[in-house]
Amino acid sequence: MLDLFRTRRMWRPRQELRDSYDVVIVGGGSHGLAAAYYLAQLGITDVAVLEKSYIGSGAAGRNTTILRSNYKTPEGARFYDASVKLYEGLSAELDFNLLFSQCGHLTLAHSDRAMFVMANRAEVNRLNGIDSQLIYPDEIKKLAPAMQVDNPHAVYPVQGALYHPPGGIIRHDAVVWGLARGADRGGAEIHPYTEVTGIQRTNGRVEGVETNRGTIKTKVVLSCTAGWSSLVAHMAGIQLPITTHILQACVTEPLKPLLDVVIVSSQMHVYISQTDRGEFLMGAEIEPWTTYRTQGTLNFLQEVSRHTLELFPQLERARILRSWAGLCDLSPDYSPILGETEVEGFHISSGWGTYGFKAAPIVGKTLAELVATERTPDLIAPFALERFYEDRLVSELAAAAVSH
Ligand code: PYC
Repeated sequence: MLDLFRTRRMWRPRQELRDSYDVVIVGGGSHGLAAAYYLAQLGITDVAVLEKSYIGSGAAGRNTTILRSNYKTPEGARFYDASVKLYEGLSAELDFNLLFSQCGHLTLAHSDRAMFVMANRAEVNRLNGIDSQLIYPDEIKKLAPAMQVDNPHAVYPVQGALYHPPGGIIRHDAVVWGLARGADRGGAEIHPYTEVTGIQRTNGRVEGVETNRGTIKTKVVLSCTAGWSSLVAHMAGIQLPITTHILQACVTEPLKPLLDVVIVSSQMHVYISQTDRGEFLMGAEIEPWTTYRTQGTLNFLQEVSRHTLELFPQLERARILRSWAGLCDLSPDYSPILGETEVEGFHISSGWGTYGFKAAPIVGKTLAELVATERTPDLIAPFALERFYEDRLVSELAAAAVSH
């Protein structure tokens, strides 16, 4: 075992870092590890995943574990549906239990306008073969009997919901470790605590990456970081239309099982689930200012508690155990920026807002196909960076509870 890693909480690499690879992946989170895993499946194994901290230390370890595909646009819905389908088979494929619970996902509607928007989303989803339907308070009560649906004093009365049965929650750390094991078994090298400090280019194509552990020659770089994607792209001379914000979440102390469906409200900006440990897991809206400072705020705790208590007043005395914040890169249309760039050999997975974790397997698979075939897969063609120059936006504005 390498000395550098002996004392650290982390994945232990089997090999020394070499000075050349066919493919270098920047970021050892769910996207980077999925890309390494699917590249190995296509026979591309001379691959290094470089992670500046421990694997899963970024957005992959700081989300609220929700998977779903009930998006607003046909492009988004089809893409996330392919991801949920890959997730469905991944525990068996990786021989690693990812604890995927397809418990169903309810997006509450609190106004006539919201009911109209949910009906529209249900229609787009169904046209793309995705199970989504508009339901009314009686059905909501059956799915979430512990939730207060008929509160006459509610600030946000519940009029209905978009019900999405395939949605649910999955263990994020299991996803990271399962993919890391799969990539490692396939032959990829995973190097934690290896920070990329520069991208070398000649005549508009990638030649290598500089790291805190030396320079590596490569013709292909996949940038798979969340939070840092604009900085990594900048190293390659590319300006991304991205702003970086924090999103916060928290959990209560463990409680008896009370809720076995994911509850989301786009108007209250709250999403709530109960983990397999019994904790209520709650998140709120994205903070409107740009920052890399992942410190929690009192305002978040107040707002998330106020809105959760309107739906679950029985949690009044539950204590909050811990909270965290993750970095989110927002693109102008709230859809990802995925695939090739103007620098030959430099491909990106960026601009995920708060949707990145759900997309990990399909990002890995499509980026691997792009590298193997040198052709952009149809599923990700709508998310190319050029769309911002060609007026082809794919607006996922308000397709989540996070005020984007
Ligand atoms: O889009 O499902 C979502 C989501 C949950 C938390 C943040 N985004």
